[in-house]
Amino acid sequence: MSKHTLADELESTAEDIAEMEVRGAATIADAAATALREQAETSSAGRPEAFRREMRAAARRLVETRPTAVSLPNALRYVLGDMEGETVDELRESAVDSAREFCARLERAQDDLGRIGANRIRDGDAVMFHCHSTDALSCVDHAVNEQDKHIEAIVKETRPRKQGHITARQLRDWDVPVTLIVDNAAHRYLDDADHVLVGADSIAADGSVINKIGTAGLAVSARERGVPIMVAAQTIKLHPDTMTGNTVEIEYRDEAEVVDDGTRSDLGDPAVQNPAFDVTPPRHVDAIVTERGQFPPESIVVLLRELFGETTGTPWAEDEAER
Ligand code: RUB
Repeated sequence: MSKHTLADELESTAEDIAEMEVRGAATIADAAATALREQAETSSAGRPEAFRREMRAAARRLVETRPTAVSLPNALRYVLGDMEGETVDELRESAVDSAREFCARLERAQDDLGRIGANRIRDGDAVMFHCHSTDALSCVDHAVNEQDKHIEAIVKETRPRKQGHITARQLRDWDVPVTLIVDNAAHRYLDDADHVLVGADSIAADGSVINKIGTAGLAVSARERGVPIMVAAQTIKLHPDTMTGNTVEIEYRDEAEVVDDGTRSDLGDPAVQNPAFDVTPPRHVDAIVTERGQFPPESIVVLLRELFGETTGTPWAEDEAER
């Protein structure tokens, strides 16, 4: 049991992220910052150091939920890194303000990158989507609803969790005609596509894009077919630890997402693997669209260094007394 009192809201957000009730890198970041705000608001810690420890424990609970989307630790860094004050009330106010500011910036960044990404889409284009990305859809939102362009969508189902259905539903709400395809049909339907548009969970210093499993294969096919692949990712998706040689951890999820127990046993109980994400090398990506403009993937390191510096900390790490 935790030595610290974690708010019920924080515990329930952590469970929702782990169970994918809350999913997608930007949404996870927003939920995590909000949960830290709720923790700060409801904390009954009497002394500043106890409050700080509680906030660190809360951040550790959140960071352990899913390993791949760097927007999660980046959100926690933003809120905890800026927390200052001599008294509990000052610390609380500072954490609440940072969390609110973080969420507001997240929303603005998505809107700004959407406006930039929309400029890449021409009237009449067909766009292929993989998974569900709110950053990618922001580009469509601006293209369709603000720039009045007509586009058509080819939406990959995205096994095993079928996030393509979420994308299809959103596009229908904007009256974008959707063709839903199984993942295996992507190569065939690239003949009909003018762009591939995806999001990102993390972007490494060398411009590699870590996104939903299947993105890398789609990018190879798109290259072969000459279809440009655009990645919509606000800068909170840049992974600062990759500057210092660390790699991005790929999450492996429950094997039951791939095959149910009965079928598995019927098949002779084969080994099953369920990686949730893969790595698309920079040479297969045409542009990374952020709220700071669009970049060739190889130059993203400049932005990473400007925004995060050379090293990053883990402000949620336990101190001596906590171990
Ligand atoms: C979601 C996924 C999305 C990115 C970007 O994976 O890979 O493409 O998170 O999404 P999961 P957004 O469903 O496993 O969380 O642009 O909304 O941040």
